[in-house]
Amino acid sequence: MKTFYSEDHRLHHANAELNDGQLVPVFEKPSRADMVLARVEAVNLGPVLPPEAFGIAPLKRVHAGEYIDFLAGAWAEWAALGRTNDMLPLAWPPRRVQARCPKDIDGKLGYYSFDAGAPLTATSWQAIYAGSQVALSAQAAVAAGDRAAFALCRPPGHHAGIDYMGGYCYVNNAAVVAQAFLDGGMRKVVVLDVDYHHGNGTQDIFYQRPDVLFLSIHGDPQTEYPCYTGYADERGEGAGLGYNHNYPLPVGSDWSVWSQALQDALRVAAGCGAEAVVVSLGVDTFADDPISQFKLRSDDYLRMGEMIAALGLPTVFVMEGGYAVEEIGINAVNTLLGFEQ
Ligand code: SP5
Ligand code: ZN
Repeated sequence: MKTFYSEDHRLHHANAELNDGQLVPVFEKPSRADMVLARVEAVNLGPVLPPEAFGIAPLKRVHAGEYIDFLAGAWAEWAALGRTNDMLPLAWPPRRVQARCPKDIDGKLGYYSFDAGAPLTATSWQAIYAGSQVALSAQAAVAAGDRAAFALCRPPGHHAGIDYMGGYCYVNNAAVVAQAFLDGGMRKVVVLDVDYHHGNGTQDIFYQRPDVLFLSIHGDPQTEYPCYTGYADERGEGAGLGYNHNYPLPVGSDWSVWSQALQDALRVAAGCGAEAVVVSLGVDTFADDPISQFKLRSDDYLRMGEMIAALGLPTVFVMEGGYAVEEIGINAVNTLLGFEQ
């Protein structure tokens, strides 16, 4: 299978994030993509290709235009104030507050985010944009007839909602891919999110729509980030009712538990008449992940890929989380190798 990749991911490398009450070096760092690329090459997965140019319009099909414009122009506003450190939000509108977007950049940062987990640097937008073009290039390859393609995106995307960033995510690459399939003429697409964390952004984007079935397997929100979404009773709304399926699993879940949720998700996917699958491929389900608490082993990703392949649908894999940097390449690429078996 083809891998799409851009060196521009390096342009997003923030300094610090909050963890256990302290600013610590970011977990979501450039070496993650380097390790995945090295593994793609080591196992000869297939050609590694640069992205083609699709522009910004496909991003605005799933995100609010004003939000994308904010991302693209945020650093300029920050720098104009003489600020040089990474941008981080520090205030959010709580319940009962009518959220109006202020002029102040600190206010805007809170308005367009749900946590302080998505820092912006001087060059982050270039990386974010390049990542979206990587995703669209993988989609185009599959739309043109490839059985599957791998979008080696960085930064990840599944926490980014219609008009907010958070959790290392800015543009929801998987949602952009799903929408691109629909805009290309498909009538139904599945997004299968196997990242440790609930794909709250993808859920937000498609919650009221029946044309994208969203399936997510993740740590139980009662104890795990992103804390407020991912419950099993979030089933979609209006025309989208029944097209959102969450599988919250307890801390410590291993393959025997995790694979049962996947089995059920795949049963739902197989019955919905979808014409393509987008996999939000996070490998932070790995036992040694530093910020997550499932117990998958490297070989389990081979089985995961094999099970997804059994759907028999055109598939785009979009890289999401995974912070055990030494093993991220093995685990992500094992999923792809399992798929190709
Ligand atoms: C794309 C993706 O995987 N985003 C994940 C963002 C997680 N952000 C906060 C996680 C907080 C977990 N706290 C763990 C404490 C370990 N010392
Ligand atoms: Zn994650």
